[in-house]
Amino acid sequence: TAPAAYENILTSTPKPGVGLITLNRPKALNALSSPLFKELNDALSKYENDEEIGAIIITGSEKAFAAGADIKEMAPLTFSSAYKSNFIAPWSYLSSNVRKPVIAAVSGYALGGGCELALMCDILYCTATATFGQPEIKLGTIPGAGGSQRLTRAVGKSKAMELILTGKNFSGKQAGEWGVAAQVIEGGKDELLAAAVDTASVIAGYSRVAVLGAKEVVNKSQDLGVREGVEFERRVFHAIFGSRDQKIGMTAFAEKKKPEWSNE
Ligand code: CO8
Repeated sequence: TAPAAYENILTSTPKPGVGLITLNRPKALNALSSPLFKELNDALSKYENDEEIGAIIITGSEKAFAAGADIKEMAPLTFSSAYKSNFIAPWSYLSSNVRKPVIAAVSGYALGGGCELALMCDILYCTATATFGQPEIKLGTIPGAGGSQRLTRAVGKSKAMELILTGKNFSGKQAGEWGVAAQVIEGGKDELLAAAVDTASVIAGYSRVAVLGAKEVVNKSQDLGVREGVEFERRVFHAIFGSRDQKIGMTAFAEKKKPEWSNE
C-alpha cells in the first residue's frame, strides 16, 4: 500500500514485519499537537490491521522524541472546552486499542506528554543521553496522559513524587537504572533505531497469536492483583492450546525443525 501523506509523522517498514513511525515536526521538537496525534493514531491503526506487521516502533529525531504536548495549543484552553472536546482522550488509542507490541526508541527530549507517550509503549529503549521528565508543574499544570500512573508504577511512589513535584529531568542512563527503559543503547540515534528494529523483528518472527496473548497477560499485571492476574494468565494459556501455532511450535521442537508459523 502507498504510504499515506502525513504532515507530522513518517512511516516505513525497515525490516519485514516491522512498522516504523517517526515523529517529524522538527520545528517544534515533535511537540504533540492534536493533528500529530490524529496522524499517529491513523498510522497505528493501519499497522494494527496490517497482517504483514508484527511489531511497531515509535521514534523521534536525534534531538527530540517529543518535547511534550503542544503548549501553544493548550495555553488558551478552558475547563469547559477541554471537558467538552475530551481533550487528549485520543491519546489513549495507543494504550487501549493497539494489541501488537509497540517499542519506543527515545533519543533527546521526552518531556511531559513525550515522556508519557514513551511510557505508554510496551518496551522502551533509549540513548544514555536522552532527557526524560514531567515538567508540567513548571507550567502550572500536571501530567495528563498517564504520567502520574505509569511513571509511579515504573519507579515507585517516592521517586515519582520527587520527579513530578520538582519537574526535574532524568537521563536515559537513569531511565535504565530505574527500570523505565528496558535497554540503554550505546551510541546515538542510528544505534538506537537499529537495536529497536532488531527487537521488533525478533517479535515479528514469532506466532502473532502467542505475541498478542503475551502482551495481553503482561498488561493485566498492571491492573489486577497477583492472584487474579495468575488466574487470567492461566486461562489465556489454556486458550492458546486452541491455536494452530502451539501445535506447530511444539511439534517443530520435537522434530528439531524451525517452526513455520501459520499465525492461526
Ligand atoms: N509545545 C510547543 N512548542 C514547543 C514545545 C512544546 N512542548 N517544546 C518546544 N517547542 C518549540 C519552541 O517553542 C520552539 O519554537 P519557536 O522556534 O517557534 O520558538 C521550538 O520548539 C524549539 O524549541 P526551543 O527553542 O525551546 O529549543 P531548545 O533546544 O532551546 O530547548 C527544550 C529545548 C528544553 C525541550 C524546550 O523547548 C522546552 O523546555 N520545551 C517545553 C518542554 C515542556 O515543558 N514540555 C511539557 C509540556 S506540558 C505537557 O506535555 C502536558 C502533558 C499533558 C497531557 C497531554 C496533553 C496533550
